[in-house]
Amino acid sequence: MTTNVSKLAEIIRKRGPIKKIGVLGMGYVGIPAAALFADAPQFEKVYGFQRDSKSSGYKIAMLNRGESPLKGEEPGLEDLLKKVTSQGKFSCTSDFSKIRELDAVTLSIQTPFLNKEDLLPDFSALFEGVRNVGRNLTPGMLVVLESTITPGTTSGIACEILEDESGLVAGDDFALAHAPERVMVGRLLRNIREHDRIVGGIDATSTKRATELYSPVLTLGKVIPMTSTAAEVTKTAENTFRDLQIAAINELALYCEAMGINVYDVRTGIDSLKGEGITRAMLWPGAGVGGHCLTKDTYHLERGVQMLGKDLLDYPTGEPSLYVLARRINDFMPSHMFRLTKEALERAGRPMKGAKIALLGWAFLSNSDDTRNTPAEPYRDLLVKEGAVVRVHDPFVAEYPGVPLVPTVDVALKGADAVIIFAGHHQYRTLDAKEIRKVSGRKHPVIIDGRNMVDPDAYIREGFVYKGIGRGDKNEHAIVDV
Ligand code: SAJ
Repeated sequence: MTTNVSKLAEIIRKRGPIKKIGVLGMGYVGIPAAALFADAPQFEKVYGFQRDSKSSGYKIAMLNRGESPLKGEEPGLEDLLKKVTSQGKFSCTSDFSKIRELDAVTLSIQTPFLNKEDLLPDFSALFEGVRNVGRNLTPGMLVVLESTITPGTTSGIACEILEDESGLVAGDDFALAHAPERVMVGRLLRNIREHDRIVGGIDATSTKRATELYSPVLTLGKVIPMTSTAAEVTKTAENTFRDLQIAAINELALYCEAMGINVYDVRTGIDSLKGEGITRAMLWPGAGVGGHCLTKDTYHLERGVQMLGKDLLDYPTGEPSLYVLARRINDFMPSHMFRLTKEALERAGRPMKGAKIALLGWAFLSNSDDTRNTPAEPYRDLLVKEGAVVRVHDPFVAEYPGVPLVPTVDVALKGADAVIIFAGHHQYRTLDAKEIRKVSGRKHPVIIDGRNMVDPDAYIREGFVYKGIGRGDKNEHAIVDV
């Protein structure tokens, strides 16, 4: 890759303003992005590119009818799709040769893990998309990667594939950038319009052209320009830092349990420190961290510094990465929940083997049906391994491969030795201790609160054995005979 800004700038000048856009990957990121590009008056036409595969090909016809294939409520999305489809400004296709007609192409193709052990991302789908773009690349076109990727990917392997497939030179013949997505389920359109947009080109001309692409869809947000690698680090680090903040309060919760104090008193105390420039960013301790973002982005960042910063990184000798340690602490929380469960069952005189456990909350996030990388799974695995009988309930989740879910809380609670609150769904805040004890039929049922959802005393006075994350002040309470 060479960067002859004048040559690329000249080609782009001759091509004129961006008019026709392509979005590869009709998912949670690509669909709202394509709809918003199509709705911008500056742009004439947007193609959504979707492989006509067995699993996702159905989306093409749906989208061309102006219907959204996405699950869950997405305010404004369906109306917007109907509008831009009926205006002929948006259409979906599996014909990648149409890329030749376009001025700009974005790729929003997910990068899941190949497997959880070595945490190597599976870039195969993304790189297939990059190859499809490369085969249809024309001089002056802008290519933007939106997927979360390892720092160094845009100006590295992605650039190489585009150049190999097209015979063109990045920075000379075409513009290349990374503009990471910050969408969140339930507010896809709002996030794209209102969040600031990190736009990182492999050179200044690419950054400028990518800024021209994204500015029209921003309402409250503004473009924050930088290099492509800085943009990749920004995206992975913003989630790494969130994971770090959660690990910090999780570690404090473990300390408070060991010291016999209430972590929520301490959190309130620390959080009371206010004033100019003062922040402690106290998040919430819990049963674990799941989801598609925080569980992987730290490893993207680590891989990036290992590749780009190889032999250049100055770091305390022999010390693990603070960020990876944070991941380990968060991934430890399900084991801690298991230990609390085991200890409480022992106090209630019940062996783990054969114990009936009501596991409430399978989704990785409260009041969500999203089960990706749920921390409830490793917790359940530990219980099953020790011979416990686990009944899982989640008001938002109907099924999960290999895990039977029961239809109601009562079915889960019937004859239960222990009730585990794993996700902070609203429904679990109103559980009644007396009612649960009756349905469980146990003299001293166990309750483990993984999300600070219940009042410990309400359960203790009903004869429960209570344990809660961070509740060192209650976890060794006297057992009440009712
Ligand atoms: N969690 C805690 N304690 C907390 C916050 C979260 O244990 O204080 C746990 C949750 O239970 C969940 C996991 O962490 O298991 C992740 O929760 P999350 O609120 O971070 O939700 P995500 O994974 O959907 O994160 C997304 C990210 N958005 C994007 O990548 C575009 C993240 O950058 C956002 O900060 C986050 O949403 C958000 O703030 O909603």
